[in-house]
Amino acid sequence: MSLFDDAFKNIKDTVDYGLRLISDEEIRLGVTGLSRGGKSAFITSLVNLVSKFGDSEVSPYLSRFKAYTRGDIIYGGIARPRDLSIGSFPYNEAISSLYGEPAVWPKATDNVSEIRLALKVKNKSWYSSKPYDLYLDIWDYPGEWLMDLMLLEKNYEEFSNTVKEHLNRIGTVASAKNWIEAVNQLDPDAPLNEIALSKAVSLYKEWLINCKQQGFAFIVPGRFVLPGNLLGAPILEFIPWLGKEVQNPNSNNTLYAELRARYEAYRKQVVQKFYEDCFSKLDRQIVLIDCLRALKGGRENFFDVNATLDILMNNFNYGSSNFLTRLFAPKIDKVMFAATKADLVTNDNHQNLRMLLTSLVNQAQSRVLGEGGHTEFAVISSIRATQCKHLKNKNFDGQVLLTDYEDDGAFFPGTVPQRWSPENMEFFSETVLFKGC
Ligand SMILES: Nc1nc2c(ncn2[C@@H]2O[C@H](COP(=O)(O)OP(=O)(O)OP(=O)(O)O)[C@@H](O)[C@H]2O)c(=O)[nH]1
Ligand SMILES: [Mg+2]
Repeated sequence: MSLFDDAFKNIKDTVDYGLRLISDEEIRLGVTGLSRGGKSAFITSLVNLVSKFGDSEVSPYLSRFKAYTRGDIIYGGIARPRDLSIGSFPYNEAISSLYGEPAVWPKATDNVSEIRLALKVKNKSWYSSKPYDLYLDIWDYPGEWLMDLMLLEKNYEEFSNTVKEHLNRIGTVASAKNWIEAVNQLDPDAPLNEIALSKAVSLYKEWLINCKQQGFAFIVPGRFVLPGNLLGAPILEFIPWLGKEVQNPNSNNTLYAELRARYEAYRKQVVQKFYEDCFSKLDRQIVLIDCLRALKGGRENFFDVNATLDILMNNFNYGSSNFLTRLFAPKIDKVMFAATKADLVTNDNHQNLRMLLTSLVNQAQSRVLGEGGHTEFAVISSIRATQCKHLKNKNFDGQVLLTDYEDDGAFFPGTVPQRWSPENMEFFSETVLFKGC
């Protein structure tokens, strides 16, 4: 009886779930962005806004959200979690620190979390006028882990080659000399020597951390710089093979075989699980890009973001979705590319920022369009930390930014180039300060 009930319940759950998907009552939004790109700030701001749906104070921010201004959305709020086994997005902590005295940005994310929003929406169908709940599921995760998605389809040899290609691109900037030297001293065909390997692994990790500090986006495997609950686990004790030629790649009990086995375990148990938890069933995607940071980071940094984005977008399924694809092979049908932290440039530079963003994601956009998805572009600031004013004095006549801190004075953050080119980098000039304005 109980078995039958359970089976029936499972079937019913599946059908209900399917029906909810078909009638568009559940949307899974993928917030995609590299480390420090503004994901948590965006999610916090979105949750804050949705929780205030219906209040007159939020109406000015929603003037372009047609469903809201038409009155189709009655109210919104945080709903019961969808999956009780995943941590909850720390919304309350984030909001309290942002509203604290002094205000502090939310902490960098160190694990996967999820939040479910519910919107009460007017029903316009012919068979019912009862308002229904539209659920919006959102995941947050450390940006460092996102890069790992590129490993999903790569075997150990391909992983090693990818790191090699990347090194050729940036080798002069973030020197990898130390770990390459350590790898060169290892014999891939000899049995594993845990101590010698561990030295090479820690030098490889050191190099990744160095790359991260220099603002590079290509940091794989991501758990090497942010291990989460895998700190000290042997699954993180491997390196890409860039050392001596391997004589017997198919032998067991060699260092090379062990490295390959550890990499495969990482790919299947860590990366695959991360993908399934956060990305495997998305309907919509917002790709947050910190163009300003990339610009400030210099030429290599900008190339790196560009190449990385393109590689990343390869991991998602795009295309128009219908009720069968939504049930059995979900596809992302709409992607928004958003330049984040727009409050860090003056309003008259927003159009340039948008054009820069468009040129930056050109390849990634073609990929989405080519598979039948739709794309949009936006320039956003999730949390506005500045005010834009016009300043005129004998040295300057134009827009400047002000913060809440008087000591900052008024400043001009520079002109954003419309397209990226090596010469354009110089146009994003140093900030000019106007104390006492
Ligand atoms: N001025 C401004 N700064 C922002 C905004 N959003 C994010 N930031 C800045 O960017 C930093 C990183 O933002 P997060 O939202 O934590 O970035 P994240 O993508 O969640 O980063 P990880 O958790 O490390 O992957 C913040 O601490 C702020 O300094 C924004 O809208 N305006
Ligand atoms: Mg975060």
